[in-house]
Amino acid sequence: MSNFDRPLTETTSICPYCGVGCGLTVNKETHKAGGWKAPVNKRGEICPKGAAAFEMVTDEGRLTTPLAKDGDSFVPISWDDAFDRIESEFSAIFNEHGPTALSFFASSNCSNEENYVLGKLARSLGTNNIDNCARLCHSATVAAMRDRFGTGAMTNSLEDLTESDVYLIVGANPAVNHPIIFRSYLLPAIRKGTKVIHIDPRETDTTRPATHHLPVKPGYDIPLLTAIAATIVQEGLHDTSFIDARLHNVDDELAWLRAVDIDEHASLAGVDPEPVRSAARLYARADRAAIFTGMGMSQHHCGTANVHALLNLPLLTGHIGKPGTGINPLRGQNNVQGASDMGTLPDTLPGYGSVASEADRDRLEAVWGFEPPTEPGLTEVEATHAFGDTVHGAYIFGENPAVTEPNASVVRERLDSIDFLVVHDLFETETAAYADIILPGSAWAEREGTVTNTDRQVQRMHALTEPPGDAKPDLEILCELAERLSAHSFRYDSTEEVFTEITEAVPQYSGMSYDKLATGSQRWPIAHGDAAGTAVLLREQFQTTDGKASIRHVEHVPPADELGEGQLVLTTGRVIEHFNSGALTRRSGILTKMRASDELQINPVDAAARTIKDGDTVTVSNDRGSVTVTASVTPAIQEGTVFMTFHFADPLVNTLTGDELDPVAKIPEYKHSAVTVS
Ligand SMILES: Nc1nc2c(c(=O)[nH]1)N[C@H]1C(S)=C(S)[C@@H](COP(=O)(O)OP(=O)(O)OC[C@H]3O[C@@H](n4cnc5c(=O)[nH]c(N)nc54)[C@H](O)[C@@H]3O)O[C@H]1N2
Ligand SMILES: Nc1nc2c(c(=O)[nH]1)N[C@H]1C(S)=C(S)[C@@H](COP(=O)(O)OP(=O)(O)OC[C@H]3O[C@@H](n4cnc5c(=O)[nH]c(N)nc54)[C@H](O)[C@@H]3O)O[C@H]1N2
Ligand code: SF4
Ligand SMILES: [Mo]
Repeated sequence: MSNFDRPLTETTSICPYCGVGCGLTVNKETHKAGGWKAPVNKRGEICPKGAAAFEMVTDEGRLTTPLAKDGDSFVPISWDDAFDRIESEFSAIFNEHGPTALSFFASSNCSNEENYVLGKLARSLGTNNIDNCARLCHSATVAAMRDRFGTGAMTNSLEDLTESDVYLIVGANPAVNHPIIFRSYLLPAIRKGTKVIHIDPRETDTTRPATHHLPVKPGYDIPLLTAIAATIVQEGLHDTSFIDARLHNVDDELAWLRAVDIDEHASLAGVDPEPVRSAARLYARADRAAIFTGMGMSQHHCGTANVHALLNLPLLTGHIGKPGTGINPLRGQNNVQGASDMGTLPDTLPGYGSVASEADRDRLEAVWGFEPPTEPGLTEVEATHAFGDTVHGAYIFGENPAVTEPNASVVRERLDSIDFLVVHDLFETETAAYADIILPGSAWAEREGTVTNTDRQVQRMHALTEPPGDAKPDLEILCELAERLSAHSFRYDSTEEVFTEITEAVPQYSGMSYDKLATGSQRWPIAHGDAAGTAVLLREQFQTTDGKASIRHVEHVPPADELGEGQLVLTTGRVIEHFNSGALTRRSGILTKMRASDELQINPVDAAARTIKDGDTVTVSNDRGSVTVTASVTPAIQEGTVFMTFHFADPLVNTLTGDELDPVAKIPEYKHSAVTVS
């Protein structure tokens, strides 16, 4: 029973969890979260995590005062003392080692305004060492899409995607991870006849309505996608008029695809060739076909190459730039799109300018009054791995890398070895355990500001209550920090004032109005006179220098971990009840009642070979670490592969994952680790 005694208004806000961006409100009597007729969940529908969202606000474990490390424990300190300490330690590090000895982690769980201010602060200090966990997520997708199309966002709106004839869903599980998109947009279309092709090593709830399931071996998407592209070309299903009008010369690439041995490529990917051909025909012949892509594609040390192989399909078939037709990365947290739009990335400025471009830096200087630094900073995994080495001070805002970064034993050693660490969170998380100072921030229902969902809709959050105890709104904390640390002015009188500056600094947000967003949404980019924004991108041309795109010859990249004798491939992902590190959902009574612990999905054949029965306790191990977990024996997972989530600190699955990074996007390999199961 909650003894919640803060004032509570029944205004509306946005769900703090996934990138769908559903509207939530909280009942004043029961304190239960529910939906409202919001821009995304138009009938007020929500999923179990949305329903549990107010529990984190009232949780008794909330941080209510700043804390300082004192020996092996933490003691409460005043805000003044906390800021004094941060100011003196960060200044000392800055003076001794220069600005790049500091590193800032922004938060995809927090607002555009908060991310914008933190990014501006890092740059005003002279470092581009700022990143957000889009790095661990869709960085590979965005890198490939920006390279080929000039933009990395969903090319379509959820609304127009209900008009597709075919959904090709690759390495994503929207039934579980984007439940309201699946239930309220995709399923109604599927019931009316839209066909589904699902490429995933596992059978999931997303597979259920599929006519084609291609159970690819983890890490082998490139040969599979190439087999699909080759089928399209070899059967003459490519769209020559689209290719002539909108692509660079494709003669060499078509010759390569004509020579591809489809059977060989399908069998390398572990899939029968006939369903591959049939899926290729279904996708290519559709009038309107949309691709959805997720972590199964991006979270590999060849994530960018995976996505390049995928992008060949819409380009060969002309399935891009029309309603119901395009390529759509399903984004992770409620503001991962926005955090990246705000430029909390080490090589990217607000609005996707490059730190290396003088013109882009000048554009920001005109708004900021100072020029951002030119050297790209460290990405997240690079940064934690440099803790205690070249990075001496870090500020981690709304992330829990001790649980979520790969090769967790190394990450924890590094967290332990950094000179000075500030963690700004809602709870004493596994990462906060390593902090010198912990700052108590505000939860979703305690903030004003905007967030940007997966289909580029900017929406407003509203404070339903105030933060507990001495905890403060996140934006207030970040502004005070900036005023203390930076020589430049960070005085903002309101959240709206920050948003207004964002509309000047981020071209995609130009023309938006904080007032219009009150309970509505505006989708970027806003064209003049179209206040709702642009639903379908890339209609006439690509956002490249000459407006054209190219087919890319992509070769298979072998997984980083080689399989030893008797080893299985561990791939990781999510369940509907829990969210990322589980920092919030593991505390929820509603959600832990639904699922209290993790399990290892293992195929009956692999289980029998190891005399493992359903419900047995098993050990999963490799050179990096070892965890103990309950076995769930199920044919939903293919032979040779096992699956766990990363939502639990115990068992900590990321002690098993490797930190080999994709060379372009620097995303780690979460979806393929060699393990021994016994
Ligand atoms: N319930 C819930 N919802 C969430 C989250 C959550 O933690 N819980 N997190 C949010 C975040 S941050 C994100 S990024 C999104 C992620 O949403 P998704 O992209 O759907 O994420 P995952 O479940 O990690 O992976 C998707 C699928 O990839 C498959 N897969 C694994 N390896 C491979 C491979 O090599 N190739 C292919 N083709 N598929 C593979 C897995 O079996 C899995 O079903 O979800 C968001 N929504
Ligand atoms: N093995 C494996 N590992 C993975 C993945 C995988 O598929 N497999 N997926 C990766 C992906 S896609 C992602 S995005 C990352 C996620 O990695 P993280 O971002 O580290 O995970 P979260 O649990 O979302 O951490 C959010 C933190 O922010 C805090 N927080 C939430 N809301 C607020 C707020 O309003 N204010 C403040 N101040 N704090 C807040 C929470 O308490 C929590 O500690 O994990 C990655 N790790
Ligand atoms: S689908 Fe996502 S945004 Fe909607 S209620 Fe569930 S967790 Fe929240
Ligand atoms: Mo993510």
